[in-house]
Amino acid sequence: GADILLIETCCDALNVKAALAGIQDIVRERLVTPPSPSQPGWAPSPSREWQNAGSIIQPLPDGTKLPVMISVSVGDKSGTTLTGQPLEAFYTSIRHYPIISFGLNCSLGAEELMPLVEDMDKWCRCSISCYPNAGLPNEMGGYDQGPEEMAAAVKVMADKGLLNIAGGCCGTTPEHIKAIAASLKESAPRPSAGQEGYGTCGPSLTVSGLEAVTIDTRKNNFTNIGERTNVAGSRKFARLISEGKYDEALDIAARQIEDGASVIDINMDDAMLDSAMEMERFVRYVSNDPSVSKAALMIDSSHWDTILAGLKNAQGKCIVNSISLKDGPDEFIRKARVIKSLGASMVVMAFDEEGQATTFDRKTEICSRAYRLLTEEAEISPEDIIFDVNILSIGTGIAEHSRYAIDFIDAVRWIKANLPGALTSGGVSNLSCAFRGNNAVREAMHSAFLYHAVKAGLDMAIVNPSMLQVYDE
Ligand code: THG
Repeated sequence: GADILLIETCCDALNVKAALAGIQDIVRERLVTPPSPSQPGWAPSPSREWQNAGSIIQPLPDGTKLPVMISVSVGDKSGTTLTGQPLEAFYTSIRHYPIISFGLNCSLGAEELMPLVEDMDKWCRCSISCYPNAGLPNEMGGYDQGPEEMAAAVKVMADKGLLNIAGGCCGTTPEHIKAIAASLKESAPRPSAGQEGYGTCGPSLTVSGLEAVTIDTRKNNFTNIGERTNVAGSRKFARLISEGKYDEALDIAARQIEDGASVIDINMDDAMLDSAMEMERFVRYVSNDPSVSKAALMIDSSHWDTILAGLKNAQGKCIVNSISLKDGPDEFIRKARVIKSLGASMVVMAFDEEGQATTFDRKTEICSRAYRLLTEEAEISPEDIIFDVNILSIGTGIAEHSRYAIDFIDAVRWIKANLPGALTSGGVSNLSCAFRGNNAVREAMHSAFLYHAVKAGLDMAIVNPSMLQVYDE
């Protein structure tokens, strides 16, 4: 009979992602009618329980999600959780679920929480809740703030227009709640906390590790993704992983971040490795190393189990690398929905039932089909779609390869103009594979290529950040 589920006193975004995934499973199993033959896959329809939920809850856009509130508890006044994650990065990890509210409870008293709520007001796109303790604990672990004093402190927040939901946590009594209710009677709720923006990211994509990484599609701010944490792309990394030298493998990741990568691509696909197990292990090592965990993770694998292993162990919002139409639309949509329910964005390769796209026409045709399926059938917001139209090797001596770089760049320009909100990426080092061993030539090719690709609208790329040269130099 509960109308709303409240996940509270949260201190680790990974736990909350797991809770949200569990809630979605329950919704699917118990509240949603089974898929009909005419609509393969998950056919959402509002449940009777949902319709009876009462008038205070507005139906959510797709009418199928169980209403959920999330409340975080911070470790100190700086506003990070126990895992060291700032609130905005935490919110990034869980915003894929259409939550009713996001906020703070426990932690500290109302005065100490106010600066954090003021910060939340800048980026939180749902309602804000706050139910503090009755002040800070005294030496005996008790709480001294009386009802009137606490109500006055909460009212300061409310009168700044920061709150939609208020209450009390440790040390508060029914008298505290009564006093807060009375003092907020005349206060207006935080404006613009409506349905808009639920589950979407707006004009930019924000992913996260410990910290939020915003890829703004309107500015030309190009994002580097480190390629070296890839057993197929670096002999050294492959050796360190196979020898179990995880600390040294982490150094490779840290070096890429120092050199400018804000996302790292992790790939464990090797016939000699249990890639799902290695992915889980490495992602957990990353979480425990602050010099690496601040970057967002791109989980790179051609094995679905390995991708899931990465997503189930990361506290931030990840990018899946990759899905494609190679096994047909049903499998594509199914995977996209699972990725969304685990809170990640996705790289979509220009690949379909007929194979890899190498020409401009095939690249753009596959991407428009994928865009339609993802936005219209899988409920993926465009900002969570990152198209990769295949950077292929040039200078191979084969005449058909000579347009590959130009067709990539032209297809990026076309996507940015025709598939609104979607982002673009590519693996730059592929371009120069014919020049293995000649790094000076490879670096020059990459910098010339990126100069034109970024102008055409390329938002991010998988690169060796230590090897990038500035074109103008
Ligand atoms: N698109 C997407 N994902 C990708 C790619 C892509 N993931 C893998 C790959 N392509 C991008 N990553 C790399 C990593 C390394 C190299 C190329 C691409 C590379 N490595 C050196 C070489 O082979 O010469 C290895 C040198 C060494 O061992 O140290 O070039 O396109 N979505």
